[in-house]
Amino acid sequence: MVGPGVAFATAGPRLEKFVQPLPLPGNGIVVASGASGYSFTQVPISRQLHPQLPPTPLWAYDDGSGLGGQTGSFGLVLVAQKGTPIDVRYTNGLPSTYPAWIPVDTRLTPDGNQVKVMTHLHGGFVAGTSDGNPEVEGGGFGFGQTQTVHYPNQQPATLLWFHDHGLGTTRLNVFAGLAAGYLLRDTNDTGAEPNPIGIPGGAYEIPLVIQDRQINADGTLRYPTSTIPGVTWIGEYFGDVMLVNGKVWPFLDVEPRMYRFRILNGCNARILDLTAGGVPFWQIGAEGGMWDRPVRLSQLILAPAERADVLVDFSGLAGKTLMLKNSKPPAPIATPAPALTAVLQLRVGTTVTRPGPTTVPASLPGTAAIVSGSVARKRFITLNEIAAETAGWHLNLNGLPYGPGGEAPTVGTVEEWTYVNLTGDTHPMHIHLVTFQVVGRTPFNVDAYQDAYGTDDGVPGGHDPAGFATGPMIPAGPDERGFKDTVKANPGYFTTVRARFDLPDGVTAPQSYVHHCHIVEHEDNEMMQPFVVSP
Ligand SMILES: [Cu+2]
Repeated sequence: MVGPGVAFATAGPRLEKFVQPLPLPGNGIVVASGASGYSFTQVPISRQLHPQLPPTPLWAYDDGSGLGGQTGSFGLVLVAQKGTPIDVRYTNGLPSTYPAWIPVDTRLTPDGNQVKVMTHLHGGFVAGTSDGNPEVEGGGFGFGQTQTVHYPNQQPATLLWFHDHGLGTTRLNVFAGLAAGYLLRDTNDTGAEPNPIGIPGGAYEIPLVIQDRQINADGTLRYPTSTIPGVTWIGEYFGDVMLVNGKVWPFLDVEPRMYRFRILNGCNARILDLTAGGVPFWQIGAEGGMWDRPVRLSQLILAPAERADVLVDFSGLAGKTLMLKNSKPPAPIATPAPALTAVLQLRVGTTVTRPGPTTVPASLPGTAAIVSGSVARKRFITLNEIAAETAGWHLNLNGLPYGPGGEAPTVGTVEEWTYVNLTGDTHPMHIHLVTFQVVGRTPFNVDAYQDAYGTDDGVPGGHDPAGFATGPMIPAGPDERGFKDTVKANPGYFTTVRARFDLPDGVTAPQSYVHHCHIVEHEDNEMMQPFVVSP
């Protein structure tokens, strides 16, 4: 059988780089409108992702505007205010069955080839009933059905994102375009310039949503299928073109002054290692909001769903052209991704239209991630890969398929969760509801641990790996200074995070959520488990 890579050569690598501008909020990206509440409809649209390509069929969240302001495949951001709750309705206006360009593996879906969507606000501090939770919402929402959610916005200002979380189809629905930004503001982080923090704002604050894709010569997105008989699902989706804010390899004109970039790795499976031509990044926040002080970094390593809030100073670089580049991330991060270097061209102009902050603030109004209080419970959660490259290939947590049950932290208590990686690759583990402190990563003897506890379905949960450690714990990195909702669990290590399992005001236990790998191919093939915040 001819492999899909031979039969259908993609058009992407031949596309000319840096010939179209980066879409921005209000100029290529729709800023969602909704006075007393938001009503989105998931709809099919078509957009030209590169001047040398025909328009590409996509799926998108329509805020009622008709999305005339969306120019690429990533086209919407909702701006919310801390302390102001919002209600959102998501109505499925998609075809009732999947089109040919979206290859469903019906072994993994509740309803065969039917399109069932379910939206999750990633990083949202919400009730289980508003979380887009397969435990609560069952098989998802079919054509004409509406998911209604309440977002309390009781959490620190940060960049969240909402995306589809369909059971067994997250990888496909996100690939098709169902992802959007959710920017939470507060009285310090106003987004304007000047602001109380002394950081860039207005036109000098720029979201960068980075997603790799494959595109066919006819403009359709390409998602390869497995060459294993009976299997459609593939282990990871890696693109051969990079899209930023929904356009293939765009450029950005910047002025020779300081900028704030809000970076989201929106890839299905690719771990990014970003550099900007030797210009340092001053990271001021991550998934859980702003930190207590900036941290200078020469590279930004972001796994899928991780976010970095950074300041970059282009003053002194007038007239220069820089490239935001992606490299293979360093060990112990491990990923099978093929190389994809070019991301975004940065063209530094010679004139400053509006002078802004000239120095990076010494301190910030946020916090370092320190979860105080005694640890009520330690949980040991194993990451397993079973029968790789065979018809039974899947991944799991704790040796279990996705299903009812799972961990049951008591509301208001602090727990430490240790992800024990028994596979060969890095998995970005995402816990819904909470943000957490990364405590550290400890090298251990994987083989000995597996020999002691392994079964045909992997190692069950609950076995403390401490006795198998081969060295001291490596504390959280400088880029993990603040609260996070996604953590890289590297192979050969067990990774410990600490969180307080609070619920939003007025929400009472029990409430159900999930935690899972954010390589969405893994999430769709069993690397997900429920948990219940319990009374
Ligand atoms: Cu994974």
